[in-house]
Amino acid sequence: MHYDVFNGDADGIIALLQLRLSQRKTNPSLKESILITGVKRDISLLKKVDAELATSVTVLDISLEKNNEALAHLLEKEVKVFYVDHHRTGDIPQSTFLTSLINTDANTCTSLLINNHLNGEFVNWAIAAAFGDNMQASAEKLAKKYNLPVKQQALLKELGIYINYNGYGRSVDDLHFHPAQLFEKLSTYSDPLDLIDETGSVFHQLKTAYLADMAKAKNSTVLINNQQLSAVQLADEPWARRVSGVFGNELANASPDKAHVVVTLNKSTLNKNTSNESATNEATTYTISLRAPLSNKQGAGELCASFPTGGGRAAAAGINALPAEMLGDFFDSVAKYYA
Ligand SMILES: [Mn+2]
Repeated sequence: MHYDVFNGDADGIIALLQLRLSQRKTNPSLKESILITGVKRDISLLKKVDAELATSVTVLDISLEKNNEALAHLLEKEVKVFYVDHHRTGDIPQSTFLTSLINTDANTCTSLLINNHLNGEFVNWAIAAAFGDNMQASAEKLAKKYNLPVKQQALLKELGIYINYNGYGRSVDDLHFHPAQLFEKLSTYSDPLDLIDETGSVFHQLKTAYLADMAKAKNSTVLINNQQLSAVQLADEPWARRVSGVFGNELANASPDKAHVVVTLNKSTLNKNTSNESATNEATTYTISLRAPLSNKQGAGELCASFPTGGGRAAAAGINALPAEMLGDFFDSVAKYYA
């Protein structure tokens, strides 16, 4: 049994999409695989593979460092693993059963690595994915290389943003489409421009939803806005959890020399506090999304990893549950780092 394990964002979904489209071309009777994915933040996915059932596993766009144990276990069971990613790796295990394609350069992403691997076979999808992972420069460079007209480029950018947007939420209940379902819907199109052309397609459904959520986000509270850093707080509602990442990207693109933080109060902890008189403020936590300045894409991963439940890449990182009393310290360390 083959397993496909992939991040539920645009990069993860489109990385698998390119591989699957390519495999289907040479082998139309390709058997279905078991898909393992989740919300964008849910990266501890490899442990969900049944090592007894699996004969091969493709892993896309999830940090090897966060899946090290599960990977070691699969390799021990002599399961063939193809691992493609651009996040923190930690120590990469040495095994004849592991084929890895890993590049942690801040200007590449998993779908671009797959695009190289497939010699640009589905380059329009790769361009959409790079835009979705907010790698504007890399996406534009690739589009230019293939002489893609500006209008089509803008449409692929929209598509990438909408697919990426669909991956954000506390759980899959927040999402418009389960990422596995979205993958299945998208994988019938070998050219994303056909999907965009089609009235009522998932592109148009996501666009409508995205615009509604973004309109609400523009009214959010600004917590800090200084030379180094801008921080906004969003409500703890499904719409805000969906839009936080792409809203952060939009802010970052508008002020490329600043770091950007989107703060969301985790309501579950708030409810616990208000319903229990003896509870203290200490149980309150925030979800943090940090983007390094676009003109200085470094440090975000380290900054977040130095707080409990934090981690990510140099250019973009997050903290799942930052204790409320650490919020000031977090802002201080971000401002200090980028000063
Ligand atoms: Mn990615």
